[in-house]
Amino acid sequence: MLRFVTAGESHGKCLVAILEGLPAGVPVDLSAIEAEMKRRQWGYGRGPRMQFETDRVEIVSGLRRGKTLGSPLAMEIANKDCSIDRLPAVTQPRPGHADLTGAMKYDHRDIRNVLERASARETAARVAVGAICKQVLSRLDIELASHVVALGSVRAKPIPATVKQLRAKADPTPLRCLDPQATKQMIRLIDAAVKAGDTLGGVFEVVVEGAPPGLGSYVHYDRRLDAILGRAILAIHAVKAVEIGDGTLAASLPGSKVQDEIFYKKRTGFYRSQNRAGGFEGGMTTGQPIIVRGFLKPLSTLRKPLRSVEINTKKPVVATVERSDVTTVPAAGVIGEAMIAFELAKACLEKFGGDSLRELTRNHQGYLRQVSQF
Ligand code: EPS
Repeated sequence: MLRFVTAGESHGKCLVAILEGLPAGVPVDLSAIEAEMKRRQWGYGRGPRMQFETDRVEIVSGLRRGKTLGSPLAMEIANKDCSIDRLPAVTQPRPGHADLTGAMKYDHRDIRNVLERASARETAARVAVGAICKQVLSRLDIELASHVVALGSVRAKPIPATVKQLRAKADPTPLRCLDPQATKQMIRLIDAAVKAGDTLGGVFEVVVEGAPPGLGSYVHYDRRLDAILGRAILAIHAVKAVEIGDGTLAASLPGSKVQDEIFYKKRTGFYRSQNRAGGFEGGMTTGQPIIVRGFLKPLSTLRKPLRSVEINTKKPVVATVERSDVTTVPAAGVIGEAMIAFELAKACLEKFGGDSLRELTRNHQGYLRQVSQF
């Protein structure tokens, strides 16, 4: 079973991730990991922290001569800002953050003890894990990318795009968005939010190509892969909703406008002319692209803070103001890719098994042959 844990505080010494259950013999491309880390740091509306941190991953175990050993892979990302012991106490909880409930739950009188771990900085470790998982998935011809489809009230024009197009066209833009007109409006909106001391949420979409039919299962609730992906996306900071395929729109349409009809051609086999299901039927991948969207609420650190209560005096105050970002939707897309890459790699390893890459790819090929003959 593939699993990972992370450790580390936002201003502690470093972030750590341990990824366990990888097959042996996977070549690891370190420059591809670096590139993923940079992608997470990128995006208009991010705060000053991203300008001085250079999130570099050091792999400290599980790798020899560039290939995985099959043993746990441990990774470390050093924090340039490791001021945790010098930072002042926080007693004015921010509405929307883990601050108040976290302090009550762990009985902390200094909210810094909560926010240091609750910070979205932890997602750097997840992106490192996802970068490794992407390299495993690549060996099975599964590729994924993401883009921003909405920021605040601005919605991008729906532009269908392949993974390759997303990487080439969305990634280099300031908001990782395909629609240049919408991008301009989003930038204006962010600039206005900076002036107003406010924050913005939005929507990212992850697209996966190459997943074979039959990952996940309908036979038991906890094996439904769409549900597993839903949980993975909801586990990203500030995400409040998830959508797969037509998602919420499907709830308002009749069945005839929602289901993807089934066709067959001798040469290519079964196919659909649409993908409203977002690549899932009955909790299983259909073989069509997987489309998952994550909806982020605006970040909870506002430079013009909201009303709160001091936790010791119980007097009304305004919330604490920590250094933060105005929006992180482009970065959240990269984190979404990482979470989905992990869950898909896990689902592939469950389905195809294999202690080595050779065993995994052989089993995968055999299954593809079998379903192509169905
Ligand atoms: C983040 C690092 C943090 C924030 C952000 C994400 O750095 P700092 O708090 O030192 O400025 O920029 O954290 C949050 C949005 C949050 O709510 O905690 C990062 O590396 O992504």
